[in-house]
Amino acid sequence: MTKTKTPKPFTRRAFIETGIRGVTVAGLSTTMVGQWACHPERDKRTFGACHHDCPDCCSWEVTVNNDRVTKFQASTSNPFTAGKLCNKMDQFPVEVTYHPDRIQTPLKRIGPKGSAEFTPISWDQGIKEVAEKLKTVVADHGPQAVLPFGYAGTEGLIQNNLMSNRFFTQLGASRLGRTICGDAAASGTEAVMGCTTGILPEDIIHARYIILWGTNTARSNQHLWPFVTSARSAGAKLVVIDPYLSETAKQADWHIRPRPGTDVLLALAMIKTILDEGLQDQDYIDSYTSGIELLKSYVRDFEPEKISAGVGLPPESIRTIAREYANGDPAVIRVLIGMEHQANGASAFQAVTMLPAITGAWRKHGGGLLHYTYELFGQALNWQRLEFSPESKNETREISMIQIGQALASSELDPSIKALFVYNANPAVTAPNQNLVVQGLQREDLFTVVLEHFVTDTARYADYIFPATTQLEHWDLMVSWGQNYLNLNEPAIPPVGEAKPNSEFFRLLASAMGFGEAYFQETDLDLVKSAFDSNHPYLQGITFRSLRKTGWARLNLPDPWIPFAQGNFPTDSGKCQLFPPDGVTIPEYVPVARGPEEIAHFPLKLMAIKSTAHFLNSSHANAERLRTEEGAPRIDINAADAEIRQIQDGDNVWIYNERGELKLKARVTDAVLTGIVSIPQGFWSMYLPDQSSVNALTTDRWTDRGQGAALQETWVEVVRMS
Ligand SMILES: Nc1nc2c(c(=O)[nH]1)N[C@H]1C(S)=C(S)[C@@H](COP(=O)(O)OP(=O)(O)OC[C@H]3O[C@@H](n4cnc5c(=O)[nH]c(N)nc54)[C@H](O)[C@@H]3O)O[C@H]1N2
Ligand SMILES: Nc1nc2c(c(=O)[nH]1)N[C@H]1C(S)=C(S)[C@@H](COP(=O)(O)OP(=O)(O)OC[C@H]3O[C@@H](n4cnc5c(=O)[nH]c(N)nc54)[C@H](O)[C@@H]3O)O[C@H]1N2
Ligand code: SF4
Ligand SMILES: [Mo]
Repeated sequence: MTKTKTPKPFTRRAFIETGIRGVTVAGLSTTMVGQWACHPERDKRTFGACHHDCPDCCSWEVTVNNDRVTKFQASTSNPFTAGKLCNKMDQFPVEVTYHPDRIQTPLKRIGPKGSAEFTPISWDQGIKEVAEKLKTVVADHGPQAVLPFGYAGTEGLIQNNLMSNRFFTQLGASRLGRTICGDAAASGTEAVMGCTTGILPEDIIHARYIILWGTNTARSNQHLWPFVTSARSAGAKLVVIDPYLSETAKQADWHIRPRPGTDVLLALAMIKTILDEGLQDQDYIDSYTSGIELLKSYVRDFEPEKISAGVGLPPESIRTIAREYANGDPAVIRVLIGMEHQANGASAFQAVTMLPAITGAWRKHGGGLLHYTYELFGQALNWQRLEFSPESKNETREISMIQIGQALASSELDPSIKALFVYNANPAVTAPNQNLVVQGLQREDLFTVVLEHFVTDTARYADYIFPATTQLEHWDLMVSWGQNYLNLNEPAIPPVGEAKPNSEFFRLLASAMGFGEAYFQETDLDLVKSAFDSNHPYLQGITFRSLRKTGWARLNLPDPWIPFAQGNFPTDSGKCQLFPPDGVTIPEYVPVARGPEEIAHFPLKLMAIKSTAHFLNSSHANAERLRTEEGAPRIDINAADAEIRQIQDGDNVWIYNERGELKLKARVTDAVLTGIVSIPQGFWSMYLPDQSSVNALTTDRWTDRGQGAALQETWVEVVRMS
């Protein structure tokens, strides 16, 4: 069994302290505690789960009295959540739902764009005016001049993009290419396995050789960490492959530090070593894979000696990791997103995904690759019903969210974007090439509507802001990309102020636009229930009614889950593809060409990574407690690079490139290798002295495949400020 932490019981003292913190931090009323104490019989308990774009999708329980949350705690019964929410979410009611800065009514802009000067208006007025403007935009420029920009601020099936998708499809608006996270990774993995689902996260306890490859588990996937720890207690070795000394890397038995973006070379050299030294599982290869001969000849060029300089690792280390991995019994590789934000991101995932097939690691429980889990929910639920959207009346175009700055600023797009609807996203912080994004948002002729909880860096540019409900106030069904528990999210309290779910905003707007179709009438509850209309065995025994009683349920998966012990890969041939059937999409390392001037001007590679301990992307970066605990962002620079620039720890430095600039304090550290600097992602520009954050520097170029964001293909110079 697993050795997850036993949760502490919720004591009266802890409860009172929660109340006190509420009063001082965010104005949770004292009467809330009093009411709870006086009328315990009126307490109502509901179940829910975290909405964040986080692999853990934690289950929680909310106690409510007189429509106020009195207790908010992690599920103690769900073995993956194991009684613990992360530090970002454990005070969610006070730091988000009841926060005094929360937007409580629709707002209309009264100052210049970006001034964040708004006046409250009614929903009726807001919807009417937005509909009128939208009709004008469509009449003058066509529906493709309208662009939705929604991402994964909530991952709930209903509030993520369901009604909005119906609405914009009906309208014929431009489509958003939603590929900033995970698509390049998925395209690499799918090219080999035909899917992205490998082993189940909890089964990592059975592994005895664990490679966390480009993932910061201890921070970004905290609920997997106890399972890794259990495996280590049972003797597993933990290897972390990451150029950065992450929180996870600090705890590894072996931290391997390739140059950023060179993992494809490392993986191919490992494959070559394994094949040269006869460490492969030939029977597995012969039975369940295709393309081995082509792969063998392809990896001929990837001798460890040949790639050593590029990867920045001694050939012997490469051979050692290959040998140890091949002999792992069983060995598992955990990948998530980290490697994908590089120019050759998809190729890296493709090459790494071949390893468990070559060594036959798939044969044993806990061996293989651990990547996503969302496909399991896709199979289990009535996805088709949920994804239902009206037939598009017109063929429409796709605008990449990664290049939203270019799209907004472009004079060449025809029609140019005239109306932008932002929900579940904060692109002014999270999209690359930030100055271009902000320049676009500042356009006087761009009509911008934002659905939000707070006036974010993006929302401040809105013409209208509508108050969105939080996860405590709406229905949803939560699937996960990092584990295999389905959660029902039941509203615990009525909407705060005049907040409405995203779905309701789009229903109201559809009605104001004269869209009378029945699919705009379905309620959130109808939609949640309809997802259960499925006979799939994974859903056996799990119903809407059962989930109302338990909150969560483990998908009914075969036990033990050893998906590819006998092949059966969901590719066309049923085989694991060690060489792509098209002969073209091979895993390649193609460095981005840079001219001598560019190299001279911007010699340092920037890693703009989510290394903060207190934010979830840009969410919570406005919460005072978390912002204070996180402290100001710093740039990590290696001692050698600092020395030639006469930079000392704590100095103020100027970081710049062709896209933007930042002024931060330097941290001279071995967390980064020579030639690399790192700045954490997530901070809101409005809290930083220059009014811009790290994405002011990042590139908006795509990855090799999957149209992912090659964010880390960014080069800068750093100069000490006098
Ligand atoms: N606390 C916290 N948790 C989060 C998030 C958050 O913002 N904060 N965000 C959530 C989201 S949206 C996502 S997608 C996941 C992401 O979770 P992860 O996949 O863990 O991804 P990242 O944190 O982006 O990057 C992980 C590591 O990849 C490393 N890395 C960067 N480039 C390379 C490379 O070329 N090769 C190798 N080997 N490693 C490289 C980085 O240094 C970093 O330490 O986390 C989720 N969880
Ligand atoms: N430099 C750099 N940039 C990155 C990354 C990186 O590693 N480095 N990571 C990238 C990745 S992996 C990702 S996933 C993206 C994430 O980028 P975003 O999806 O923009 O993520 P957040 O910053 O969390 O913004 C989500 C917003 O949704 C809002 N929200 C939450 N729930 C609801 C709701 O129910 N309704 C409405 N209307 N709003 C809601 C929150 O208040 C928050 O402001 O960032 C990407 N950007
Ligand atoms: S952000 Fe992730 S770890 Fe934190 S509570 Fe939500 S799902 Fe759990
Ligand atoms: Mo992400």
